[in-house]
Order: sequence, then C-alpha cells, then structure tokens
Amino acid sequence: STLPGKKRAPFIVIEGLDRSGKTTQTSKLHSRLTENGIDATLVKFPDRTTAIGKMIDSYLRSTSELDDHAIHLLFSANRWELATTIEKLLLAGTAVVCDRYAFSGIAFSASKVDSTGAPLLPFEWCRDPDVGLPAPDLVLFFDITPEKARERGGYGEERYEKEEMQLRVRNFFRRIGEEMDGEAQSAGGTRWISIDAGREREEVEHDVWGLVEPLVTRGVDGPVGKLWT
Ligand code: 2DT
Repeated sequence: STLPGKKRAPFIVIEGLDRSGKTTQTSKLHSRLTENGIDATLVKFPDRTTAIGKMIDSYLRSTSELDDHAIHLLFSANRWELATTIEKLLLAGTAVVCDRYAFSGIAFSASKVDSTGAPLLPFEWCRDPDVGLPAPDLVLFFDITPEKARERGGYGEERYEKEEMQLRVRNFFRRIGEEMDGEAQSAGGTRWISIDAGREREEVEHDVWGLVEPLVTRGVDGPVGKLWT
C-alpha cells in the first residue's frame, strides 16, 4: 500500500444511466490512478463472468426468462460473491473503482412495472438483499437527461434500454441519492455526488478526478462501512 499510517483505501462507485459515459469514465479513472502510482482495482457489476453472472447475462440479452424477484436476487448475489474480496482489497490499501453497484440494483428493479403501469417490486423489498454490503465511501452519480441520451444515439438492444424505463430509473436514482444525503451516517458513511454527465467528456473527467484524487491520496480512517446499517 502507498497510503500513510493505518489508513485503508477508498471504495468508489460510479453509478448512472445508460449513455451517460459512465463506463468510459470508470476505465479512464482506473488508468489515471494506475498511471499516478496508486494501487487500484476496477470492478464492474453485473460481473458477467461468474456462474451467477452468466445467468444475469443471458437474462439481459433476453436469451432466457426469469421471474422478476429471482433476477433481482441474482444481481444482489453477484455483489455478495465479491463482497469479501472488495473489503480485503480496501484494507490492503488498494482502491476499488466500481462500475454500478447496489443503487443500480434498486433503481432498475423498482422501475419495473406491469401492463397497467403498477410497480412489480416494492422499493424496500428491492433494497433489503443489499443491506450490509461493503459501503462505498463515494458514489458519483452520472446524471443525464433522456433528451441528451437520445442525442448521443439512444439506447442499445438489451432489456431495460427503453426510454420510459430509463426515465423511471433516473427518478429512483435521484430518490436514493437524496435519502443517502439526508442520512449519510446510517447509510454506512457514503457520500453521494451527482455529476452532470451531459457535458463534454473532458469536463466530466476533470470533475471526477478532482473528487477522487484527494480521497485516494489521503486514504480513509476506520473500517469499511456497511450499506444501510
Ligand atoms: P451494464 O450495461 O452496466 O452491463 O448493466 N442492472 C445492473 C440491474 O438491473 N441490477 C443490478 O443490480 C445491476 C448491477 C442495469 C446491465 C444492466 O443491468 C442493470 C443495466
């Protein structure tokens, strides 16, 4: 570890909507950290490489059907299977940069509706399986309007990549962010920051680095928090 004293490394999550540039920025951030001599590991959810991840992948590409509750729990299990690894990395002084996390889990599942527009899964039920996961120290929420996303060429072919769905997801992300802000301590110590992802790539990159750099350089005191406990 390159950190001073008994500090551990930070857990940084990047969340956001499709077409927000989230994945590009996450890998840019990871390379920039590495280039600056900072130990960092890139993690992505869903992790489609594990046995659970393969089930998720075939569901997202619509080559399989699954009950809405079942797929929700698989997404959560896919995080739990990496929870110990993440915690160990942080304690060993390696920063973890993560593309999507539990917030996507809630926002997407809670946005599912039946043919009459009624929610299929209650918000609280969606959150419960992720309670107690390693809590990020910082969440950067890449926010983009549906109009901007459309200008960028619209959405892809996977399940959930539809405009009405993305609108509902955006609202749930904002609600989660407001709740995290209001109860930062009870949320496990997570700081939630909204980034205007509709701007030029360089501007977004500049802001991200400005938020992350002090955190990785200084390190974090105390144990890894537990989400929503
Ligand atoms: P990517 O395009 O980033 O691979 O995401 N999703 C993701 C959920 O519904 N629940 C979750 O817990 C996570 C992590 C968001 C694939 C899609 O999976 C959705 C988009």
